[in-house]
Amino acid sequence: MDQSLSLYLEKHQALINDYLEDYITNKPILPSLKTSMLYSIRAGGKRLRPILMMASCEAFGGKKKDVLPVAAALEMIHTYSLIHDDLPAMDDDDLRRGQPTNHKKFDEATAILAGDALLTLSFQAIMEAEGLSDKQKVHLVKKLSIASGALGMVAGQLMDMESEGKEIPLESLEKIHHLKTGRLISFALMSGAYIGGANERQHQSLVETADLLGIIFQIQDDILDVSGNAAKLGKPVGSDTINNKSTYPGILGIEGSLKTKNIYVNRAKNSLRKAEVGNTMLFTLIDHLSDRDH
Ligand code: GRG
Repeated sequence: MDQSLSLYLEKHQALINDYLEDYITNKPILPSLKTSMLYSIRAGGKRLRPILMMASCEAFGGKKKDVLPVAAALEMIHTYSLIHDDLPAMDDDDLRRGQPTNHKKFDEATAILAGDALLTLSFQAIMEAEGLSDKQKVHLVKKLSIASGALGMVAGQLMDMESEGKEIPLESLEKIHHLKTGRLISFALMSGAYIGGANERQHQSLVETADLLGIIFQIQDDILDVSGNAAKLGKPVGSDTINNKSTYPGILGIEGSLKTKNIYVNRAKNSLRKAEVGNTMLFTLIDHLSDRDH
């Protein structure tokens, strides 16, 4: 990886990690609950969504400190979704990021409650953000609840579970991923732009970039499950096949998936250019999301 990109990622990971650590540690949360929440928060996620949000905010002239509470809120929701996704009733996984999953480390009930607590704390974090107006907070809470709830990620998760073991067309697969993974990634980009001060026209162009980014992320996730490195991924490869999941390589083959991903990367960059943001880090991050190895 290019050294300036790895420095950028490290610096921004540290910012979000410090914010999350301080925010959760300083809340008077029941110790057993806090321990379980912090266990998953500290488990070494890449923080891609917060980094995208900060980069998007800066691309439109905003300051990253203004988005940190919202970036932390998004990462809390992402973390809750992974804790619940690993539960026996869902994917039933023992390992996440190379470490025991939350319910394996603690127990199922604690893991469910740690997820619930992270979900609700995320909205509290936005409402307590200094540097955002009440109008901005209301807008962001509305958009985040749409992205993560019954109209977004939760719906995508159920559609994904219902499609297990079935052959589904590419359009259905894209719909599932658009909801399950894409909505949070899109929120990262759009909320960063909103806080950064993007105008209506820039906002419209960015919608396409944001939607494509979710699909690019997912195609690479599916490719990594076929040809990735288990040690880097922190989980065994091939779990999609074992779990009878529909995937891009399953429908398009590896070559077809790579080709489709490149088409989407070019389209995402074109719509980003239309948003007239100049030579921002966002272009590099699109390539990084597309080429990441874990
Ligand atoms: C339980 C309501 C509910 C939703 C779960 C996102 C999700 C929905 C489940 C995760 C299943 C999964 C592995 C999806 C593939 C895409 C994805 C979200 C990968 C993990 O995201 P990364 O790579 O994770 O950003 P890190 O570990 O870096 O935080």
